[in-house]
Amino acid sequence: MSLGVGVIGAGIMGADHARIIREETADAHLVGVADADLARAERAAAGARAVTDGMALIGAGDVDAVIVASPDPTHAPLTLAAIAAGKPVLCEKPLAVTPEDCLRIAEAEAKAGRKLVHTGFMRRFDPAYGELKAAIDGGGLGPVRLLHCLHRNQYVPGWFQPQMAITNSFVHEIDVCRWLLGAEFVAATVIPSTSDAYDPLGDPLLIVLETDAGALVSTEVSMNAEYGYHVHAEAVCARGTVAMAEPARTLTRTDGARRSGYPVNWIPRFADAYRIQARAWVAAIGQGSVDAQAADVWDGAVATILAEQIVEALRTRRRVALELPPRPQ
Ligand code: ISE
Repeated sequence: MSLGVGVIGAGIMGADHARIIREETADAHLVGVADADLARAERAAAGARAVTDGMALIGAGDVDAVIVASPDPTHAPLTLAAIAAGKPVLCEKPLAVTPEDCLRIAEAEAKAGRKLVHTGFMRRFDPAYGELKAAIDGGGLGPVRLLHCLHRNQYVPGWFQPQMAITNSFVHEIDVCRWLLGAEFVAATVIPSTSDAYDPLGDPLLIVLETDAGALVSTEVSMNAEYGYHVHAEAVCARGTVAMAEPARTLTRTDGARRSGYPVNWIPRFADAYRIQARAWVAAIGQGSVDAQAADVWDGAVATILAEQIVEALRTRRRVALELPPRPQ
């Protein structure tokens, strides 16, 4: 039976999720798209139902599962509504903007008695990150000492708040590096490269996390790299290193130089990851659960909880010890 999916949010992410469900997910179909802007919902729905009320879409009888891709502050109420309706939900990151809301969601899922929440940390499904993880887990390189990451965005969107470099962008590294290393973070230091009024983001930021296994994760987060969207990771291990190759599929040599392109944003860079994630989500729902590789409700909560403490490290310019509350049972 084909899974009926409702997508909430028709911005860049919601429109892409709707397209993937329509065109690239064999066992699911798009029932409808909700967005406050009806014309935008109609464009993303491409013939499926378009509505303005996300809650009504969650309650609709022909919607079996929900994708939440609306603005960050709406994630918590919509995800809670999906859980209350007993419907599986793929919630875009961040799961919620406050630790309290994340814990509320984790408690609601625990009460429901089955896994319903998949947090959309799609990098776990990216083939390059997958190969890095296989190389690390294979053990031949020895333990990871350092993980160097780059997270460069081409331009910062107008609606971005300064702390969102951490709560909206760097949350990806929090999640994918926990997953890559199979470790928890215990301390954070954030060094802004600028501190003038010209750039209140302190952009780019250098963030150093320490793990409970003694490894370091260093990340440059740039919101205004200008040349394109660029995500990279290299693990420095006891007996060698493993790094992502540049993601472009072709390389041009001409005029005494070699060139390869960078995308404008994460949609082309992570196209494979989004597609593989959507298929895994649909397949796991068929099995009555959440995909084992996916970020579950707790992984989503951890990213937001740590992000808040890392924002504090930026604000105070001090090394901050990171702490997690007990996981709701
Ligand atoms: C955006 O919301 C994403 O999720 C992208 O993957 C990330 O790279 C970007 O920095 C975020 O703003």
